[in-house]
Amino acid sequence: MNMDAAQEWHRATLGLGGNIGDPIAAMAAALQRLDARDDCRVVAVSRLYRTPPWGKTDQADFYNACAVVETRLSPEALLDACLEIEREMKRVRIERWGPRTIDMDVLSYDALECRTDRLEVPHPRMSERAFVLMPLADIAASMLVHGRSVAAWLNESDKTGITVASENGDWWRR
Ligand code: A4P
Ligand code: MG
Repeated sequence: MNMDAAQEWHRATLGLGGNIGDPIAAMAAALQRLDARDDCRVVAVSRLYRTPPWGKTDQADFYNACAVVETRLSPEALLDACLEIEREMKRVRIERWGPRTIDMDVLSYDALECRTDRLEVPHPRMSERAFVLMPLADIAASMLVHGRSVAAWLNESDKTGITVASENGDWWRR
């Protein structure tokens, strides 16, 4: 008998970031929680990057990282899983682009391009943000986003002030 399409494994990429409390611990806990689900497995994690705030600039530097996950969840269910983890991490939602303990965005899902009220994939601002593209290039440099590779988008982005903050992608494992 055929398996339900929803039960096949899909490959998604996630962007993580935070700038209050202990963002590295929060991002590590978030990835561990996702990996603990039987419908998600974290298969690659970038190095950590320390990044100047983008958008609203009068706030603390962020830490950012990206992950490749394999998942049986639909795109919207994966978003819900991320939002649930964000809530559990007690994210303070006060202002758009403002300080946060953790933010988890769905960057890509297979080669899907979609836009609904709740979810836009690829993430609408990822191709212009070095704080997403630099970590993503660690683990998915050749992935295409709107027809161009992550490496090509990165080449054109403004990387000012971004520094590598971990030796490798093992920082999230305890
Ligand atoms: N949503 C739609 N598409 C997506 C998607 N692909 N991934 C919807 C995640 N969410 C998606 O998100 C609002 C709604 O967007 C979600 O409920 C979902 O239905 P939010 O996280 O509550 O809002 P937000 O994060 O405050 O706003 P926004 O525009 O998503 O902000 P960003 O783009 O996440 O940026 N500077 C540095 N250096 N590093 C950072 O990580 N992050 C931000 C936040 C600003 N500046 C930063 C960083
Ligand atoms: Mg967001």
